[in-house]
Amino acid sequence: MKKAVLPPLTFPVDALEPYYDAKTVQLHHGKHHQAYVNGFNAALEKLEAVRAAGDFAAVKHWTRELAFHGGGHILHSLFWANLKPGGGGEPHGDLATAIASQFGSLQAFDTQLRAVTNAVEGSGWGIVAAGPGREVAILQAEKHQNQLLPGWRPILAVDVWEHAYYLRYENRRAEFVDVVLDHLVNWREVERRFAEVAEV
Ligand code: MN3
Repeated sequence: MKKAVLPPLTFPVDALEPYYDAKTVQLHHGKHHQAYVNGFNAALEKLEAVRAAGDFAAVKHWTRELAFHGGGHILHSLFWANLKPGGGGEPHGDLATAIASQFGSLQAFDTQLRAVTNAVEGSGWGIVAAGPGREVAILQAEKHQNQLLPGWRPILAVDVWEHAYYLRYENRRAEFVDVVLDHLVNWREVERRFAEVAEV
């Protein structure tokens, strides 16, 4: 595995104001996401070292660290790419067709996505994932790595760790989730990821 690098934001830190404040974006990207990049890279190094030393009992611990920090890095990278100034609206194209056929309507999907994301216990993510056969599922991840399904690829990730929203929204998680879906989500990027999955 290659070492991870913090991907730069594709917009200025204040570009998502007033919905997502610059201070939270700066801390969230520059400190929290960076910490997951660092943790992933440290776990990679440790894994290499314990394997070289023949200490295979230690592999379990460092594999867990790798999954936690690597999951954090990957989901945050998705999250930033999922956001844009002037976002919101609805999915279009093949993704919209797949959603409507499985969930009954885009409205029903939207209602479920908000409810499932708000209901994450503790720190985690609301996730839209694409699976084999162009299926779409709404999942939850606890922490960054628990409850995800092998073979199902996240195409939209909404961060509901408290660090994602507490400075601006305090305990009002649902308000943050509404703001992300109403004003910030970049459905064109989600559609692009869905198309990539479908081509496999
Ligand atoms: Mn976060």
